Amino acid sequence: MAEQSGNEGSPTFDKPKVELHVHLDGAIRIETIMDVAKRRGIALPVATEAEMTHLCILSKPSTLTEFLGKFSEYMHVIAGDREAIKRIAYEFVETKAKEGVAYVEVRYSPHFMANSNVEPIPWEQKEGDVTPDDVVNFVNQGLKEGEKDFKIKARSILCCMRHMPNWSMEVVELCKKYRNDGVVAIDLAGDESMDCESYPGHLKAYEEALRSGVHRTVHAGEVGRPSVVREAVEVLKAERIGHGYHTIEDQALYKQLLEDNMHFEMCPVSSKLTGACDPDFTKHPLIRFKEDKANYSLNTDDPLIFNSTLDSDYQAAKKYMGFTEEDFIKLNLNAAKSCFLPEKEKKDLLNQLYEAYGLVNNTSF
Ligand code: PRH
Ligand code: ZN
Repeated sequence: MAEQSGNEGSPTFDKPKVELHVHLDGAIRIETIMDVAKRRGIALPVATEAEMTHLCILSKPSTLTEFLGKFSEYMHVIAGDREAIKRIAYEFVETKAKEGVAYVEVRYSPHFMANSNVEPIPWEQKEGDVTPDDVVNFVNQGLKEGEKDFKIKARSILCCMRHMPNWSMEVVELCKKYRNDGVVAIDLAGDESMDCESYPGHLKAYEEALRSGVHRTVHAGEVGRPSVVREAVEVLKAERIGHGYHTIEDQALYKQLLEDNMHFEMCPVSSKLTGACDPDFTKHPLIRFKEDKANYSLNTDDPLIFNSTLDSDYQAAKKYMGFTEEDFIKLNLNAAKSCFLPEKEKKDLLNQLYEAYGLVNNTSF
């Protein structure tokens, strides 16, 4: 997939960007996985970086289920290890700075990286002493050091997992505990073909998020039906939708969400490789969202597994969906306006973008 590597030449949109939908555990460097495995004495099924890459990536359109299975190729290496968790967060910020990102909201499940106080212990790890709370601390340390060294802003979103409703109350409690320490919102990720109404754990967690003023986003309408999007908005009170491609199959809902200025976190490369959308980018729902002047952002989702960079998504939008420089400016301003920073910091971010885009005193955006 050479056209999507995004590593050669100058970036498609060479101005500061805002990324709102990217998973920390889907954005780890292969080199780091190999390194940590060696240090911890964890045997991998392959010997070289190239082979490990081959094992972890999706190189052709697949399914969400197969995609989610990829995490088990490497998560046992990182989970439960303080140094590794901090390192992936730090390196993540470095990568985003190199990609020209000014502000990023990175998400992860604290439970998926823990090996203590978590039931069941994920990735077939032995019990250890890293709790979900510790995970948030280590990620915070890595993000903060990264912010200092690479001069960009990074905040985090904590994920509930669709198949683990028992974890969700603790996720919202962690969001509350660390709200002044880098955590800006709650998310619900994983396999959306599971009906979340039958999982009161998520609902209770989102009610508590609403009650206590924790921002809310939900993966919905990625591979699932528009009804999952409706439920995210009406029941879980989501302020943003992760993906949401299938919203357009329910015209009334789509129209309503356009009117409400709902923000959609779009991930084109991801949507092709998970089978969420037609692999032909010229038929991508994002084109419709653009034509309708919807509020959306462009994001990588899981660049490790898609073997992509943020530029891959911008390239796809430019090459196959007719995106212009003006569209990129507009969507990044929308991303900044829809981010989960407190108002004052949001304003500062917007001003930073207006300046970089040469739009100071220009009110048309
Ligand atoms: N859709 C649903 N779940 C996803 C996606 C995709 O956008 N990308 C990552 N994830 C899940 C993975 O299981 C990951 O371990 C978890 O979210 C937390 O980051
Ligand atoms: Zn996602």
